[in-house]
Amino acid sequence: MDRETRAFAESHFQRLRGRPAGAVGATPGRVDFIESPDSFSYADFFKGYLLPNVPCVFSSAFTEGWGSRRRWVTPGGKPDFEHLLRNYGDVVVPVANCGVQEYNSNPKEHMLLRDYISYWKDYIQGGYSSPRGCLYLKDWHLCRDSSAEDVFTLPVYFSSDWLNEYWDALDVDDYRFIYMGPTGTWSPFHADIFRSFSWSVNICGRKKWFFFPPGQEEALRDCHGGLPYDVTSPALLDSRLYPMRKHCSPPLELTQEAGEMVFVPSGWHHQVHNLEDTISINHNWVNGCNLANMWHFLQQELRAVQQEVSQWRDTMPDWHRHCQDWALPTVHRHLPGAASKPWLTGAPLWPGHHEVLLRDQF
Ligand SMILES: O=C(O)CCC(=O)C(=O)O
Ligand SMILES: [Fe+2]
Repeated sequence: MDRETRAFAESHFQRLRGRPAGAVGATPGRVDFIESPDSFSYADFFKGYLLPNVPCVFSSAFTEGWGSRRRWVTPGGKPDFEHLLRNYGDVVVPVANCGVQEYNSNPKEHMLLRDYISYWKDYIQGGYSSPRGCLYLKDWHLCRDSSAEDVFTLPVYFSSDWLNEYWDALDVDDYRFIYMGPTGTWSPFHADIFRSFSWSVNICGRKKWFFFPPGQEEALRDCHGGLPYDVTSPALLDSRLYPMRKHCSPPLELTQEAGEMVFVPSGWHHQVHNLEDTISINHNWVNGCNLANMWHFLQQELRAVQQEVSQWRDTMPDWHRHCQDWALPTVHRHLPGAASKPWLTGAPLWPGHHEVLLRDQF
């Protein structure tokens, strides 16, 4: 980073005085479009978007040379199912059912990529409908789970990434994902994990994004305090159900074309719809610009869990044993590589060690 950019960052953080950053300054009326890689430096991104925490979209020129844009797409711009089958047919992938709401998300199952592609082909043949519902392949850890072909080149703008550096060092997990699904698949209203940043590139297809700056989601809470599942639902017009919605500004809307790259700032709630058969690469990342947001969020979550748990802890005999019985299988289920890392699973390095770790939290 050059001296001037560093000085800019220092005065930015001095102004914040440790408070977590929302969108700094006035929320823009539209999402900026960055046309040319030749005239857009890391410092431009850092000062214009990363520090102020506002979204932007980069033109397809930024992803021109990517292997996946050449090999995963047919000359007609559609997903190249045959290439994906040849290279990844036997890989197990997570698949969400967009037609079924489970809390504010969708239930997921696991299947072979070949079975998902066969579903997708049938879905197209059936006029974009299927008795199996509308299935969306989400959060496939291609980098973690396959020794990948040349798929993408990490853009310099997103290269300061403490989140994936940390997980790479532990060698068990990452936050680098592939999404793919037919027209009509979508991601419900959410903010990203740990209030991380994310970037998203369409390898083929198009997405429609709705963005709300940090804090605006408060005006979208329903009369029970819950956040909406779908911000496009007519139910939001019912002022008895959503009494504060009139105070919410309209979202920033964006249509992301094939090859374009979207920067999703920290703590911005968003909802995303695939307008065509779409494959995208989506990574979450954290660095010094959003670390305070992440820390604040984790503290808030811990307090909420402690409060919830306190209602049960004193009424249940053998509380700590219940914690162990739940926590260890959960770690193993979510971290496939964890079995060989006793210091991660909490397997005791000495008798009673892991119990101390969990008890400290609750
Ligand atoms: O593309 C999608 O369906 C969701 C993407 C998203 O939420 C993200 O990149 O943060
Ligand atoms: Fe997201």
